[in-house]
Amino acid sequence: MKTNRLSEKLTTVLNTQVTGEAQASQLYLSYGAWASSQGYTGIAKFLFRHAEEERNHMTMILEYILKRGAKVSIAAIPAPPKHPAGISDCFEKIFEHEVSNTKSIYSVVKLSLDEEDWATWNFMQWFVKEQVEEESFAMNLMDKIKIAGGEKASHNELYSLDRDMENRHIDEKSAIEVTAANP
Ligand code: OFO
Repeated sequence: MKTNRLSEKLTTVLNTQVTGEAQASQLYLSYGAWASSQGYTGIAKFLFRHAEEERNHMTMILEYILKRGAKVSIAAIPAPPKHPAGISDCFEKIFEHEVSNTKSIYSVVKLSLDEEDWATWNFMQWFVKEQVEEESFAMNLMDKIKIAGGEKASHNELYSLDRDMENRHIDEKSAIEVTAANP
């Protein structure tokens, strides 16, 4: 008896999204390591925390595929992009990444709508909402660096931005607690 409740196409795009979230995690890890090596420990902590959040997104999708009786295929993760040119570039790249991830999420939603797979459509709504938060946090990062003076920001301004990001790490503790079981 066939128990697989996902179409082949949806299985493929969901597995691609699993890889995409893992790739996002690598990107944040890589940028976090870069920020730390530049002395931005607050920003690094924030980025490392976000890397974990992306892993949680990956696990949520993986568990959903399994729950629907379909097959998970774990693929290789492309290498993260090269180090950013500076903090401003780092935040811009993060925003670009999140916009691209939103597009990828939307394509899964569109396919589930076309196939009238309401379970998957419903499952994906959490990610649609989450992407609003992700894009908003990335925009917020760009605003912060703009206010600090962009590429011309002084050491003092970058220092207080870094401290601020460290506190943000503590304030947003709940985001890291997002898991497949507790979205
Ligand atoms: Fe998983 O949301 Fe960012 O990429």
